[in-house]
Order: sequence, then C-alpha cells, then structure tokens
Amino acid sequence: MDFFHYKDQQLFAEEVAVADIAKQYGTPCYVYSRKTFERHYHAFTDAADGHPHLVCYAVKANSNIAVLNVLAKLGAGFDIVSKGELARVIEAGGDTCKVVFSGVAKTSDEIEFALAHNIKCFNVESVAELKRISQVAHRVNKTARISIRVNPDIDANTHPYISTGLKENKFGIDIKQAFDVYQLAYALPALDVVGVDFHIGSQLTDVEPFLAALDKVLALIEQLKSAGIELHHLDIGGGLGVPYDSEKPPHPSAYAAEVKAKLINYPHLELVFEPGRAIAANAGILVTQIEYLKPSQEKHFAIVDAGMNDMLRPSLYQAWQNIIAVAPRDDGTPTHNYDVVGPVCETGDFLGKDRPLAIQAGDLLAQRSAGAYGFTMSSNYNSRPRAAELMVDGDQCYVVRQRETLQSLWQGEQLLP
Ligand code: LYS
Repeated sequence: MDFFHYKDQQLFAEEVAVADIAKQYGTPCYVYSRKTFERHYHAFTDAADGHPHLVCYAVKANSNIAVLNVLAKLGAGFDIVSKGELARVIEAGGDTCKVVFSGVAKTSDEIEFALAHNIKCFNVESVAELKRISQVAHRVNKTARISIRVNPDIDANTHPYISTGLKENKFGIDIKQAFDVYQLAYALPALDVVGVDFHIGSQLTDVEPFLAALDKVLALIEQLKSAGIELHHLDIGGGLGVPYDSEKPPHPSAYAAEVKAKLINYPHLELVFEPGRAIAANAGILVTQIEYLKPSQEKHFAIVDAGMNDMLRPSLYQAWQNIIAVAPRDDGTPTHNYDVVGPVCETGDFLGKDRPLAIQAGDLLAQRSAGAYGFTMSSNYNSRPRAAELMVDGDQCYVVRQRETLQSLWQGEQLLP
C-alpha cells in the first residue's frame, strides 16, 4: 500500500497533484511520499513486535537526507556500506549507535570513521577484513563490535546480479568456515563479537530461502553456544521483494511471523532487519514528460525526458517497473504498445518496453516503484544534470534535492594551465 492514487483522472502523491509538481519543478523529477516511507517502516516494526528488534534501513536504496531524517525520527537504525552513507546518516540526524556497516571492502579510513562514531556493529565479510578491523580498532584504542556475515549458499531465486548468498558470490564467509572465524575473532585484540548476519539477495518474493538460510545460521548459533560463544543479535539482512509487477512477496508481517517462530527458543536474541527496497521502492515515482512520439513500421516509441542516467534498473537488470499516465486520456487517443525510451545515446536506454499507453507528446508519465535504487543509481552520463527530488507530506511538496545545474556538471574539473 502506498499513497499514490488517482482522483478525477489525475495522479496524486498524497494530497498533491503530480501534474502540478511537474509544472512547478520541471521534469524529470523524483516524487516521494513521506507517509509511504513511514507506513512501510512501521510494517517492519509492527511485524517484529514482541521480539527484541531493530530495523536498520538500507541507506543505499534511497539515501536522500530528508528520507533518512524521516526514518530517523521514527527511531530507525541504518544499514550502511560506505563512509559516505554514514556521513549522510549523521547529517540527517540518525543515531550512529544504531548503524550496522555492511560491504565487502571497508577501508581502514572507513573503519576508523565508523569507530569514531561508535556504530553498533561491523558486518564482517572476510577473514582479511576481520584482521583489518582488529588492527585499526587496536591502533585507535577502541573496541569494534563485529558480526560475521555468513554466506549460507542458498539460492534466492532472483536476478543473478542481485543474488548474494551463493558460494560463487563475493559476499560473506562460507558458513562452513564460520565457526573457525568466530574462534579467530575471539583471539584477535580489540574486537567484541556480538552477532551473526546473512543477506541472500534482493527482491525475494518467497520466504522459503530466508528460512532455509536461517536454519543453517541457527545451527551455527547452537554450535557457537556449545563452545561458550553467546551472540547478542541475529541480523537477517534485507532483500524482501516488492510488487513491481505481478510479484506477490510476503508482507513483512508474514515474513517476520515465520522468522519469529524459528526464534522461539531465543527470546533475547535481538533480531535486526535491513530492508531498503521494501521501505523505499513504492514510496517514490519518477515523473517524466514525453518529448516525441515516433511511430515506425516495427515499433511505437515514446521518447521521454528521463533516461537510463536517471533510472538505471531497466537497462541494468531488464527490470520491469510500471509506467502510467499522470492524466490518463479518455479523448479517443489510440492505445499502442510503446517502448518508452530516453534521450541517452545507448540502445539500452529505456524505461519500459511494449507498454500499452494512450498518449500524446507533451503528456506526463510516472514510472512507479522508483523510490529505491532510482536516484541513488543515477549518473551524469551524456552530461545530463541529475533530476530534482521532491517529497510530498500531506498537501505540501518540498524540494529535497535541487535539480543539478549545468555548472554542477563540471564542478571540480579544471582546464590545463
Ligand atoms: N540496485 C539493485 C536494484 O536496483 C539492488 C542491489 C541490492 C543491494 N544488495 O535492484
């Protein structure tokens, strides 16, 4: 459920007409709904109720500081993968004590920065990284709380680019070696072993792979317990899918209920969630204007002012996201199957293919589910200033990131003397 809806043949974000936003701020633009972010965050906290838990929003999905601030005000934790993301959390007023640091390549500088901000935990992805964290923490006279990210070798049945829990993926430590790595962690200085984590992939629409991974991790927890190693938290990662098309991912409450059922014998083991997409995707749309219609013998093209530089997912993953008219026509305009393509000089520059639409040049389209991995994966390719980001809150619309200017395109660049 989200707060984008039609009223009198006009798309609204909460109580604001999307056409009015486009008129005032131009296109392409991202439009977010505060209420939707809040609703989706609460879906997780409500679902986890009754068991100690922390919902760490995955900043990579949408890292605008206004988004982070909305979630921070609700008490969210954050899952970060870089110093930059931690800096954003701080700027947004987030509590760094609720931050978990994931990612396979944390540098010494990033580790030191995270230690200085007293983050909750480092999700450790390799033995080499474990040693590095120990060294850095020892050098700066701090203790690093760590969790081992285990790779459970579970097929998450998702796009190969966003699967992370198979042994051929670069992520995590083979669960078969995890016990030894925990022993090592105990032996190394300046570490406090507090948790275990796994993350098997993204856009998962079935709870079974999570549960299969969880079984393996619970077996590890038992093994550790018998060796006297008690963990404080279990981080089950993110990856819960969203309905982009006809997918029917489990609701957070159904997913959490199954997870909690498995933890019945661990009432004190804090459950950490790292949802990104599930919170952000359907809290945003990408609004674009049709520049030209181009019919040919083979195809109908709708050429729009947003491209793969604004929204990369269709090009990168052949991802399908719904494209709807901001003001659907009922004036007899014929419906054709359009390829909705952008202005970028790449054949792979499209937002959607074969979409039945009744449209004319100048019309506005909205690509749904664009609140996650939309703006954060955008670029300046083809020297296109990045889109504005706007957040609607009730009947108000706020600019949360200005459209980039031409000057910003070459900021930091310099001519030779
Ligand atoms: N960027 C990806 C997407 O748009 C997901 C990556 C998830 C991060 N582990 O679907």
